Amino acid sequence: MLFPPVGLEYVATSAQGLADKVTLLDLRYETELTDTEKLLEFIAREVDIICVAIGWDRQFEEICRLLNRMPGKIPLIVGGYKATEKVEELFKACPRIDIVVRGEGEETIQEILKGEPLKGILGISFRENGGVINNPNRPLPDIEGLKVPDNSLRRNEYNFSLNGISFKSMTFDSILTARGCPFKCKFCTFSLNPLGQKREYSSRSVSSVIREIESLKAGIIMFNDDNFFSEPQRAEQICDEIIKRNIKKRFIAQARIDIAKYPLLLQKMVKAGFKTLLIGVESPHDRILTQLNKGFDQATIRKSFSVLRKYPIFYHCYFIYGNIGETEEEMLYIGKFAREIGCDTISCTKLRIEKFSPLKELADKTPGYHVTEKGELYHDNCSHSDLKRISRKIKFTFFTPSRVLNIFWKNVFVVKFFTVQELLWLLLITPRLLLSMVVRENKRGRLNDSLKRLFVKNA
Ligand code: B12
Ligand code: SF4
Repeated sequence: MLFPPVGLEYVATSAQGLADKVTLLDLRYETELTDTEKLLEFIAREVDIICVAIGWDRQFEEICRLLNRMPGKIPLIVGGYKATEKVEELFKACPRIDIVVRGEGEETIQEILKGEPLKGILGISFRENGGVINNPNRPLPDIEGLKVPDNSLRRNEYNFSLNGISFKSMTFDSILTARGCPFKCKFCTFSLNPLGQKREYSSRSVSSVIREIESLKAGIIMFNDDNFFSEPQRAEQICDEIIKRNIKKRFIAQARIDIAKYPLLLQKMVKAGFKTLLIGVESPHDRILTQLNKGFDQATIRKSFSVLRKYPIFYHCYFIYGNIGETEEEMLYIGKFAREIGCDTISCTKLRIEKFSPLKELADKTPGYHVTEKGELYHDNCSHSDLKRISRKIKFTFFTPSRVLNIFWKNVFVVKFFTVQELLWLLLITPRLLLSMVVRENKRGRLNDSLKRLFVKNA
């Protein structure tokens, strides 16, 4: 709940002026309207066109059920990453849906609201005479021409909250300064949209990025770009401007290890307020890194982190396990390797092979591997539950009690992510947090196992 729904905000902003009133609802934050009956009542009373974003897999069935209950004959349009991926499924599961907008929606929504004939609108699928018509894809727009999200449409602030306890003065927002990524890692669908089109890298001007940052009220800003540092010079100019204008915010960005090649940029980032980098390391193994076409090897990762560690930045690193041909032993090395190179925190994700993934062919022809409809990969000798067990082991190898202390120490004294006030709040809620973790593990029937793994042995 930290970040706003950026894609939907772009679409809502470009719809302005074409409808009398645009109401943007983030149902995670709506207190009254999370009650379905009240939401349906509100829609029946106030709304002429319903536009819904479906961004990811989570709660897909619940979303379909809700869409089917939309009142009356109000036109229902859906869009977003997941909607684009699941056009046929959505039309089948949700008789109430009239139009699915595929891919980037800013221009498409404008044409729909202007009442242009659906047959001529690129990038939509719609119902006609009992069937579904899929119009051709829409060419990707130039990012500089798109209006940035109008924050006055928001009905809530985005702030830090842990286990239902929120801290109102720790506010979050996000900004998108570029779309696409120039790299071609084979597992990655970030810049490969669900239509299989590669979003060629396209960035906004430094001045427009700075204008947007200055207009944001929140104190902590996440750069949603797939890799904020794709153009190191541009990133450096953005840092220069932030420093020159004395903009006091804390920034989080996604990056590649290549950033270690630019020490001046790293220095400027620290000065500008970059506190956390989210880095895709993916694997410690050269064979896997080559298979994923990541563009670096283990030696380069080690060398890069020996540079990165010198800067007061918090490094959250992503790893992928369950790769094609990866042994259990190789997967289990991830936790140890992450400690060796100096990651501060890690998250591990099972390899996913989605519809247009270039790894699909390799998975199909490698004996013993299967890809489920959901894009999950498993092997005859390594089932989903085996992978789950392995992932838990990796986590426990990495997140030892000393690591947890280190995370706290680095955030507070090295990176200085938290202000004194925030720190006091965190200390105050720590007992409640620990208690809720104990309750959770107990509920899952694995409290003893977790404590043993944490304090005795991760076997
Ligand atoms: C930044 C980011 C995050 C951030 C913040 C997201 C935010 N602010 O909302 C964080 C880190 C929190 C995050 C979390 C997750 N993310 Co994420 N995230 C991204 C990332 C990198 C950028 C999102 C973004 O800003 N895109 C730019 C906007 C403009 O694009 P867009 O959202 O697609 O919107 C456009 C169109 O889809 C369309 N559109 C969207 N909504 C609507 C609605 C209507 C009515 C219309 C007409 C059109 C329309 O028009 C928009 C404008 O062009 C994307 C990858 C990517 N490059 O998109 C992944 C991505 C969206 N995330 C993904 C996933 C899986 C997740 C998680 C589930 C990961 C996890 N395992 O926990 C969580 C889910 C969080 C949750 N709420 O439950 C996947 C979804 C894939 C899928 N097939 O489901 C993506 C695509 C990455 C990937 N390929 O793996 N994510
Ligand atoms: S993993 Fe990162 S660097 Fe590689 S293609 Fe995806 S966004 Fe780009």
